Amino acid sequence: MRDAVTNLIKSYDISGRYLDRNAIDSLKAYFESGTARVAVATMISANAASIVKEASAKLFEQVPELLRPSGNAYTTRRYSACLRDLDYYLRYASYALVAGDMNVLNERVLQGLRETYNSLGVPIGPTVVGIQIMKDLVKEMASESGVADTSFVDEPFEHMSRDLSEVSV
Ligand SMILES: CCC1=C(C)/C(=C/C2=NC(=C\c3[nH]c(/C=C4\NC(=O)[C@H](C)[C@H]4CC)c(C)c3CCC(=O)O)/C(CCC(=O)O)=C2C)NC1=O
Repeated sequence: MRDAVTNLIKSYDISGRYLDRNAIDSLKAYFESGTARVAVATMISANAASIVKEASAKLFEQVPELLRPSGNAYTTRRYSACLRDLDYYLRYASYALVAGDMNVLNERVLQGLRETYNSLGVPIGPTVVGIQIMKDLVKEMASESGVADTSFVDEPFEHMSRDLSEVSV
């Protein structure tokens, strides 16, 4: 697992360089957004159950076929697996937000996920819709709670959406 600081130090250490202007700028940006990152992660922790519930309701409203007998979220077992997956995405997004680095998502969430989904017939498109809905809910909550610039919130959700949507070669 990595974070914005260890990642940067690692890359400067590899080439034996002192931190330069670019490094200082990116460290500054990370520390300046630090309070907001922690605030959003705290907000996610406190509201995780309701965010997942609301996001799943919206998803099933948008893609009602998922709950029909031919759908992948049909049966209580699969319905619960679907909500559990949304909860995983949300929890790991909160870690990545604090770390300021997406590596935790690659290592703990995305590795092998597409293959698993494909082999179980879990549809990727609607999963990405669910991730995007959670992003919007979190951003809305963040701005309501006074976070002025919520653009950093996009990163983990976009990272997971992009990785899941990639076409395998
Ligand atoms: C922390 C990292 C991590 C992730 C991300 C993860 C995902 C994950 N989701 C799974 C299944 C599943 N995932 C879904 C999800 C959905 N079906 C839909 O129609 C919706 C689009 C979507 C919800 C938004 C479903 C229904 C299953 C069960 C599929 C089956 O067993 O037939 C499975 C197969 C094993 C299992 O059922 O538990 C994994 C590994 N597991 C992990 O440990």
